[in-house]
Amino acid sequence: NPLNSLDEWEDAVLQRYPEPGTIAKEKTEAEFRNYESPERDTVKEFYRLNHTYQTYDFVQEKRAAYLSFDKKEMPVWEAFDFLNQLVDDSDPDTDLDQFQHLLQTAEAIRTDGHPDWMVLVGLMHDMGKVLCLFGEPQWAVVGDTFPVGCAYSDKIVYPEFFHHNPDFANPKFQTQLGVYSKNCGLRNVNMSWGHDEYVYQMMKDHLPEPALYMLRYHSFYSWHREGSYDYLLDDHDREMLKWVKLFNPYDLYSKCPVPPDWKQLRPYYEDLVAKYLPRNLKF
Ligand code: INS
Repeated sequence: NPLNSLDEWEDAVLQRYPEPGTIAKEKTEAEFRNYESPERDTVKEFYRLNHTYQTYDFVQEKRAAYLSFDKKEMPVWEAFDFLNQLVDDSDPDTDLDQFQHLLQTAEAIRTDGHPDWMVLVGLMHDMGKVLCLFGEPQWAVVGDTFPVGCAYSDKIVYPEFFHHNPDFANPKFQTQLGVYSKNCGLRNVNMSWGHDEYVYQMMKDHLPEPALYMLRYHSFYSWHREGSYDYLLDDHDREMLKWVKLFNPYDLYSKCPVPPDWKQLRPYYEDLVAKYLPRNLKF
């Protein structure tokens, strides 16, 4: 079982946090995630919609609609083709297509010698964006995520847009804990609906726990980057945070404009996918 090698890898891997600046090629690290004057003019409008419409009830509705995975079945490679029709409006840093971003992330992880399941996380982490192709608007799929049903952190990008969210006017959702109990653990917290939760649920029987945290929380920047929401975490979340942080620079700073050479990489990735995932994925 490939998952058994996890213990062996753990120490070795965690010593290898990338040196700042080694991954960023075209931009300096500080130039990524610029929301003040984003290079792409879709970004601010994206967050206006996202923060206005992602309510607690909306999240329940989408969980019920999508987490039964009864919409479609297709081989992973076909799903990448499907995904590639999308340009992410929320992302200030990339104009590359989705598959190229996924390959760049995976390749940066592989170059640094991390375990193969983490390379697979790189390859799969945005697969949940296929939700857009089932007719979901981008504000319900991409962008940073945040807990719903409790007060918003002011460390979330464009927090001012939450004033338009109906939950903002509902006192039961606006205390620090809202509908949750103290230190209940992130697994008991509903995040704004999007590609992270969806891909996590899609992959949860196939990858080790650290990989699942990377998938499920990679867009939860106000937690993994800003340290907000400590009162919702349990010890397991705190333990897993290092893995989410390990993954982040590969996702963020590998966004450089030079596309990887797929022809040459293909045999490696075909074997990797076959090692961990079933022939067809369910959506
Ligand atoms: C990006 C993009 C990513 C997501 C990030 C977000 O705009 O949508 O897929 O992980 O959190 O900032």
